[in-house]
Amino acid sequence: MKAQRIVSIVVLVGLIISAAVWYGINNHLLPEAAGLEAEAYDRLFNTMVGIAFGVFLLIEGLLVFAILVFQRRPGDEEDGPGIGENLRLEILWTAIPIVTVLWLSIYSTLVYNRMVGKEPLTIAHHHAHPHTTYVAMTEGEEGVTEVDVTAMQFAWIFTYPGTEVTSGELHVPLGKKVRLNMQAMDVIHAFWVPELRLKQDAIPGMTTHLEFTPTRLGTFNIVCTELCGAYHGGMRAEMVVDTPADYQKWLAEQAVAQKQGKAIAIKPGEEFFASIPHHVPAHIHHVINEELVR
Ligand SMILES: [Cu+2]
Repeated sequence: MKAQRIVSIVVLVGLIISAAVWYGINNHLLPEAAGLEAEAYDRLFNTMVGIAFGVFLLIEGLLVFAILVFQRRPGDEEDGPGIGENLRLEILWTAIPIVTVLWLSIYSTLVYNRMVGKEPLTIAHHHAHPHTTYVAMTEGEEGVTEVDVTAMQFAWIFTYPGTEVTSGELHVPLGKKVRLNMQAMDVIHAFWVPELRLKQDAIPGMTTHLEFTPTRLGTFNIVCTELCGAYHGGMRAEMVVDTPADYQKWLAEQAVAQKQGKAIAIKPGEEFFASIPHHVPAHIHHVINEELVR
């Protein structure tokens, strides 16, 4: 009888673990990836979803089991058995979550560090020796496309160092490493492209970084993912992944257009204005406009 019970518990636990692994691999909760770094993120995400699904099955299963098996029998007016503490069980159910959560937090930190590049967070105004940190980092690597990102209520502005190009649309070359240097003009915003899996805060008074390598051509949404004010929901822009040749062409066209004073950067601004309600105060439109033309 006892051996039979152990066998059924082992079988049940095996089934739960298999279901957890299966759901971890086949959950399809994330959009199709468009960046090299997404792979590490997806593995972390799927691991977490798998563990969560396993825990869900275990806890809900025990709950349903208890409801069905330990019902009051008709005519039974007795109290239930008095159950005291069980130290061994308590140690076990404290230790398992601690180990799991600690392991997941270390794993998450490793993935996060990989995404923000070598330097996670740099305080821009504290650069007493600018050559030691930030500059050294940018000069050391060949073929990294750098873009300065400015976040403000309620727009994203992208400038391309060394080209004088300013745009409301982020263009990046396929297969090349991109490094974003982000700043905020007013409040905290956050840069998010779901297909890249990346999220990074843009913080006033600080430069934050994000690195990625686009692996898929196309246009992707950039979403502000930090509640930043009344029109936070309209703070969107687009990221266009071009072939390296198209990217160079785009840069050249932008440079020419901006020299002639026809800032193409205005275009996404206009779309943005069309998308926000009429009652947005006019001065906000002006601020955004001036920033785009500047
Ligand atoms: Cu924002």
